[in-house]
Amino acid sequence: MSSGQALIEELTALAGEAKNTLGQASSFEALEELRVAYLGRKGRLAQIMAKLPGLTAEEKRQAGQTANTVKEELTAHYTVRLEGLKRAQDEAMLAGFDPALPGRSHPTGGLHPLSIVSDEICRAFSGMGFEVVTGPEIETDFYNFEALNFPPEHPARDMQDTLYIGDNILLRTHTSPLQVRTLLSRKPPVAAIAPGKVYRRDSDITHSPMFHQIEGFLVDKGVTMADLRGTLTFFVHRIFGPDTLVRFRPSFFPFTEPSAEVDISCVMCEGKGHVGGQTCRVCKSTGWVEILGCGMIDPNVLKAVDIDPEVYSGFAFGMGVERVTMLKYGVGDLRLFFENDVRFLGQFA
Ligand code: 2NL
Repeated sequence: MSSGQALIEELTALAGEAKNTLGQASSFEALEELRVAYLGRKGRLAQIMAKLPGLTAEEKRQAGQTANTVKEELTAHYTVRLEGLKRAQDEAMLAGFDPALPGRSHPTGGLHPLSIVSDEICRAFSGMGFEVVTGPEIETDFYNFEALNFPPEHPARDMQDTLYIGDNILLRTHTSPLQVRTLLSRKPPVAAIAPGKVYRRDSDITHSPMFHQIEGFLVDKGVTMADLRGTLTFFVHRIFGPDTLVRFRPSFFPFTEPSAEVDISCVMCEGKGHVGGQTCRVCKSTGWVEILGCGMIDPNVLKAVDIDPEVYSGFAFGMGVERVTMLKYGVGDLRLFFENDVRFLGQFA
């Protein structure tokens, strides 16, 4: 038997053996070991091929051809077994759980109730043509007090009530400085609504040192208290429903004259003063709850922002967002807004 024939027989035997061993490899590691042993650089196939140079040209051609075929067969057996092992691995993984189970849910956040109500109030006014303005929480005495007709000795300027950062620098105690800034940078007619955080030296069950306010104003020629009344009544009906009653009571603010406080019919007892024979806890049986303060902008305030009070007039109003939110949603405790317990917040999602 020529040595060419011997090589071909060796190759055929190798193919037969590898077909079985590769087909039965029981792990990725075992399969890889076999691949190296048969097809590696120093593997069985390479060892047989190394004998080719000693053959005649015709023997070389025949043995070479067989070697190529065997290499292809070994590679094919290897690939089939590799796929088989992968499939077995996937199946083992899937066997551990029920693929028809619903996926894990990822709870999503939502807006804070104060943000929801603040946005809603701003939308009601921007729908009437008011521009929404924002600005700094750190202010100077001028924007927070002086321009707003607070006399130098006014008690609100006291260190007891206001958080001072420096000599004339303070945390704004209301959003009015935003309106002063807007009036200084615009010519009438101008209407704006100013939402934001405000700060006071006050902290107990019903007062937070930081809370939220929304103020608004309109300045033009010939603005009257009738415009104020109509605007605020429209606003109340948007936020609390069209059947809500509105009443204006005389009041006082340094920056408006005349001034008024606005009450609405109690959201709890609908103005009846009692709920199911019990005294209404929301309005303390008066049938009314206060929701905002307002008035005609004091001529001194207009002068401070370079607007001639002989030519122009305007109204302004302000409200606490916490208060409106408590009334709208029946929240009984102010502190719930700042504790951020998801069991509370989740009810507004
Ligand atoms: C309240 C009352 C009010 C204003 C705020 C204001 C602003 C300027 C000029 C005049 Cl620039 N007035 N703001 C007017 C009346 C009442 O707030 O109870 N807020 C919680």
